[in-house]
Amino acid sequence: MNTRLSALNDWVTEVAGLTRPDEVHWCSGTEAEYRSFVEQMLASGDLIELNQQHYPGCYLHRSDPNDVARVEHLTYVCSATEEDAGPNNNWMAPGRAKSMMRGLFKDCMRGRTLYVIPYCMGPLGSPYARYGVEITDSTYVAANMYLMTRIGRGALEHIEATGSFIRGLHSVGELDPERRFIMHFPEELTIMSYGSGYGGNALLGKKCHALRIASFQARTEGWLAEHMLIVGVENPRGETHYLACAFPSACGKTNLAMLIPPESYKGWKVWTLGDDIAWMHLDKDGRLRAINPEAGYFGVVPGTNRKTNRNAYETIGRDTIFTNVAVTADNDPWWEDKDGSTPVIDWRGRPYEPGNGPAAHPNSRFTVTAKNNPSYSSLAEAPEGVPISALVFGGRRRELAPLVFQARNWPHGVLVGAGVASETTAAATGAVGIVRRDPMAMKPFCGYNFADYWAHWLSFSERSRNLPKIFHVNWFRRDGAGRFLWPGFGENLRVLRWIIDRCEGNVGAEELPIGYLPRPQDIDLQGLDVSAATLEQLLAVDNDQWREEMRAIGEYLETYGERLPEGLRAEHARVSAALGA
Ligand code: GTP
Ligand code: SPV
Ligand code: MN
Repeated sequence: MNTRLSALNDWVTEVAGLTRPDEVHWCSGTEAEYRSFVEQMLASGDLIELNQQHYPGCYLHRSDPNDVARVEHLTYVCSATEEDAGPNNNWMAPGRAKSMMRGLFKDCMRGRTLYVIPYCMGPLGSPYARYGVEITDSTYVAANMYLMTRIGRGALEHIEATGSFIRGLHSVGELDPERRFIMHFPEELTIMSYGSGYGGNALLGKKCHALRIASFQARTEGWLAEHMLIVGVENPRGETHYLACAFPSACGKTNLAMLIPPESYKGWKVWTLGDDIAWMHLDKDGRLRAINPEAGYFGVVPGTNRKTNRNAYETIGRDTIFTNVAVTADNDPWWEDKDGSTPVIDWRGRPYEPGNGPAAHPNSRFTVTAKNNPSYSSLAEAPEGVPISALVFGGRRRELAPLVFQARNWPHGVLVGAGVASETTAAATGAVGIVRRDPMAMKPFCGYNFADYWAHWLSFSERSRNLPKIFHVNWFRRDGAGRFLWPGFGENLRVLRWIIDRCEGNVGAEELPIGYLPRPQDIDLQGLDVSAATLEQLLAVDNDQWREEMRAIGEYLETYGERLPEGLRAEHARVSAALGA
């Protein structure tokens, strides 16, 4: 009995009866407790100590080689009806799913410790914060939850005061990909995850709660739970604009959120509020305000270096758990494009052989508290969040999508978001580099029917005249030889600057059927080795290709049938007609 809340005690007792752990541990959330998790994992071999002179407080975890990414084909939204989950989700009847999961969970914690982790998503006590309890039999998950969320006493007190919390039950099980399921029961505010220890499958506060369950709650309650970074851009006059940007997994959110301004941008500062998830509410003035429900980063390691992302590089120099990176002769963590050093042991613990593929897994990750970030915003924990000037959608497109364009208005912006497509990445199992529709970067994360989700998005323009402007960016356009046309990373600030100037009405644009595009002179290239011809290629819009794209988007939207909102269909027809289709 560790809480006065009987609903929570009863649930823990019931789960312990089903799973039969040797011990039950209620997490206090103290640093000493985190230390004890680390010591325990060092003893069991779940963690390996890295070079403590070079990387103080840093450890390496090697996962099961079959458990390195999210498993979208094994992730289900078990709403009462299949239509409520929508064609965008896998669905199973809740009764069947629960009995199947109970079968898997039966006796699965024998010989293990059951951790009860009360957690808070969002600044403790914020009117927008939400609470949950994760039960897990993984010390690694408990340690990661400590870094990624606000766990322990404070969260438990809020849960006790309100009596309500999301229930998340997790076990690593046998780590057998054939016995692995991530189940969501949105109407019951319940998550059940079995058979994986990997981030998005196992840290239930993140994708499962803060996106799938929260998006479902947000719809009924009139707010938005989105797969978006939140960044503040401060100009030399000290004025700050906040942007929330939705890019699919491994498409540049963490990097944009921690951007270092180019040399020539004297006096500009960039502040990180969040790198993966934004919860946004309309305030009394009709502005959209965002909080980051998370307290840490679970970020892609490969590609992180002093040049691409100095803030991230410094952030992960201490007190970080690395998962599935390689190791150097000095026992430092190693990954592709880190620096000049060389790996000696690969992510699976084998002597490094180039013939075995990358030394670090392409989806190797760091877990670290947001407080380590040199660009952590002073408003990152503001209970009321920050006002958003612009929403930005994006994807990884080797062709078609220009560097940046602006939607004409809110309904057009919703169409732009709904039409997002992107090349798949190593963040989920399956083929990499295949273009697929990923509306609002939420394909794997929306906890209900996309048609209803788009209707919800559209409804905001009836509730406010003060909404953010909507944009689309593509950092990943390539030339004929397959090279990126745009240098990306810090240089992306040049594009954010145009976006902010558009919000302020300070810069012109060319109006095309797909939206407003910068004229070449509107993008500042000072100090940048990008030729006028390259910029022209980056901003090129091919009408034939776009007619075909709009046709494909229309076909995709129609797969949602009668539930597709008329407003979106009308917007699609308008843009198609403007393109001459
Ligand atoms: P999730 O954590 O999976 O949601 O990913 P994310 O959206 O935060 O992506 P992240 O910033 O970690 O970047 C993923 C990969 O894209 C890394 O290998 C980066 O180096 C690369 N990347 C990020 N930004 C850019 C960019 O502007 N240009 C190019 N070419 N690559 C980039
Ligand atoms: C993503 O895949 O979008 C991530 C990593 O942010 S995970 O938490 O595993 O989902
Ligand atoms: Mn993500």
